[in-house]
Amino acid sequence: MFKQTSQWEGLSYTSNSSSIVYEGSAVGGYNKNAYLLQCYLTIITVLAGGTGSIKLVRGLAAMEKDISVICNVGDNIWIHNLYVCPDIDTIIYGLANILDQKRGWGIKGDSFHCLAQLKKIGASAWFGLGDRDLAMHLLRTSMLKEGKSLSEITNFFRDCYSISAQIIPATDREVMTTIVTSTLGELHLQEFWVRHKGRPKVTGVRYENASSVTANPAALDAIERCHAVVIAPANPVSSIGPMIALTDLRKALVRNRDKVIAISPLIGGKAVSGPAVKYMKALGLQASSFGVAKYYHDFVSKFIISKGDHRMKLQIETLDMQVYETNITMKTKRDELSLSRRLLRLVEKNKIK
Ligand code: FO1
Repeated sequence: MFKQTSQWEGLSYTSNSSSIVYEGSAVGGYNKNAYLLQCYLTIITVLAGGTGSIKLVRGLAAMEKDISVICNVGDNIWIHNLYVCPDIDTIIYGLANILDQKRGWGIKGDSFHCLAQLKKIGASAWFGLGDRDLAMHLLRTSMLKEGKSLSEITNFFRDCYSISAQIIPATDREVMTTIVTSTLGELHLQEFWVRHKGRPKVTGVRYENASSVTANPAALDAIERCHAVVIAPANPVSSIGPMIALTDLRKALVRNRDKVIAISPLIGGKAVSGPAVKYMKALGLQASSFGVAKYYHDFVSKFIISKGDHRMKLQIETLDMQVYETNITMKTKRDELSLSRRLLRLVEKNKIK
């Protein structure tokens, strides 16, 4: 039995092999008594994308030491000869507690002097690289050029920030998400979303290289050996799509369907944030929790929806899924903890290992 004391947003907790007891003083509006909660220690693997995913990952990591996060790499981009991995960095910054939570990306309190200077001297400056954030991209790129893999580099940064969760790129190879538009042709996801502000009409989405590369063995292992795989409430097409397009990763999920739980990123046909609806429509999917469930049905057995989508419960159950209703919006830390706690209880109830 191990015992661990950790700190998260001023909230200290002690965990042992069967429960976690919060013992912090009131911080940021939390009631001290509300900290006294029980949750179960299990091994969770999360498939994560960008801004929506970190909220859940942060909540789970506050309660559970042994989690692995498999990160999307489809929106990685080479820019100014630097390799930027937005989803990996969002998870690292989020777990290191330095994420700019308002924007959902980059480092809080960062400045943009380098970017402003680039603009002044006529270089392209549409992608917001912060001065402190640049340190990550500079070091990552030189490590890549020395021959290190993206997994090794990610692990190095995880150690630098003393993060206990495993952070695993879905693959060490380059897989690029291309957005096909009717007016501007094919665009890198970041060009579509950041440079063109997500405005052009989308007619398709492609994951370049996905069918020819293998998944990271550590990601496959994390799927096989965990008690539960959680698909975060992320954009199904641009965040989860590039990962499930990897043949071996998808097969691992299908094989483990019984323990795969997904959380809908949509409520009432609207995404909590980002262009999920636009991408789903372009792929001919129904932009609703049912549409997401259908997209995931061959590898997900449990689906969590908002109480506001109650009317879809029976329809989703026809996909051979168990449906759970709860509050899935994570506006506050309390929401993050509450959804994570609900999830951990569900995992404990359905534990198959
Ligand atoms: N999103 C923006 O909307 N504008 C930006 O200028 C921008 C810069 C940026 C730099 C580093 C980084 O890690 C993420 C960044 N993002 C930016 C977020 C990113 O475009 C997407 O939100 C994610 O790729 C989606 O998961």
